[in-house]
Amino acid sequence: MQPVEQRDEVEMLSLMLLIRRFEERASQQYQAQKIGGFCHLYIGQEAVVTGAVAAVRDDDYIITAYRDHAHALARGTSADACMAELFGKETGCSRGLGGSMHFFDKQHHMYGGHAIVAAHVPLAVGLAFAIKYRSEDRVTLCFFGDGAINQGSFHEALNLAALYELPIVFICENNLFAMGTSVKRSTSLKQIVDRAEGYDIPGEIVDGMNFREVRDKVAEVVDSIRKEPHPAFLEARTYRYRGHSMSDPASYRTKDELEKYRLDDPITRLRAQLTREGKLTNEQFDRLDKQAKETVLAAVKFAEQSPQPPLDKLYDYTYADGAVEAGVPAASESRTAVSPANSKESAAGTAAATEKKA
Ligand SMILES: Cc1ncc(C[n+]2csc(CCOP(=O)(O)OP(=O)(O)O)c2C)c(N)n1
Ligand SMILES: [Mg+2]
Repeated sequence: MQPVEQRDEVEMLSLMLLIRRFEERASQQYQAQKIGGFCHLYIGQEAVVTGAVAAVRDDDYIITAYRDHAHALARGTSADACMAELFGKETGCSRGLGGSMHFFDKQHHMYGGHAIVAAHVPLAVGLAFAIKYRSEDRVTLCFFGDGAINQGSFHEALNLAALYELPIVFICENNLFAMGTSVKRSTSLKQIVDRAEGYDIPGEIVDGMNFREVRDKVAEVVDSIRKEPHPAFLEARTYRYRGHSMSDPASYRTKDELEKYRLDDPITRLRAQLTREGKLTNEQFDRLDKQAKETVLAAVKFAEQSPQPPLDKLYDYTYADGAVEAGVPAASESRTAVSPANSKESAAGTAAATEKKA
């Protein structure tokens, strides 16, 4: 099934190139000590977020873990703002205070960038709850790694999403490893997608190295969710070419395994598909690649020339402006408790949900 508003595939290929070149340059700048802290690269996994984003609207929500550069770029955060964030500069998408693991861009509905494994999954459910509470037809895309699926917060989140029938797609980016631990050693499941079944959430496996397959599957699921809100689960099988983070030599896997996945590169694959169909020439591809490299080089320059955040801002933004002190409700916040029973969906929705589960 094709998505209703299918984005141009050549444009999406150039987005994948931008992500790849951005991260290669970030790696180089990290080694040159221009970037501090942790830094996790997404190289090899580009088709997952690009395919997913190609299938949704700009006002849908996305949220992910710490391997987040690609998710921000895919959402439309500029390479300048992303690189400046890596450099810890004030012009960064999180004002230089978040760094690699905490990209955030409210304007583009990219709600992070979260460092604690699976901690963002309940937040994603909150975003989906807000959509349903406000009777909107948006969808939340929640990305996470294979390492997240055994965390308690993950189970709590899936349970609530299923009970409340929330509009959310859980997208597991199964790159076969959580740090240096193979998924075979960490997870007692035949396949990750089986996790969803336990919560009565429909789940499917997609080839995460194939842009078209990811896009079409996400489009199909999102189309169904917009008609009638419900959670869905996709296990995208993918691979990261680099180590877990910059300091990991990835000695826990073989060269042969890496080589096998490199031959299945998502960029090469989409390029080949488009070339075969006469939609892309080699010259065009080279031009797109050159453009991506230039954009990234300009971003490095922008980041270098940007100011550091002022010291007196160090403790700003920890809480929202005007946030109440712990335990003291703000006068304007006398809202009733938020539960499906008094949401716009009405108690009937809850009853139906309960019935479905009974
Ligand atoms: C609650 C928690 N435990 C441990 C860590 C340390 N840690 C950081 S990344 C990671 C592995 C996560 O792997 P996965 O979810 O598969 O994501 P990937 O790195 O493969 O994208 C761990 C254990 C953490 N950040 N949070
Ligand atoms: Mg993983």
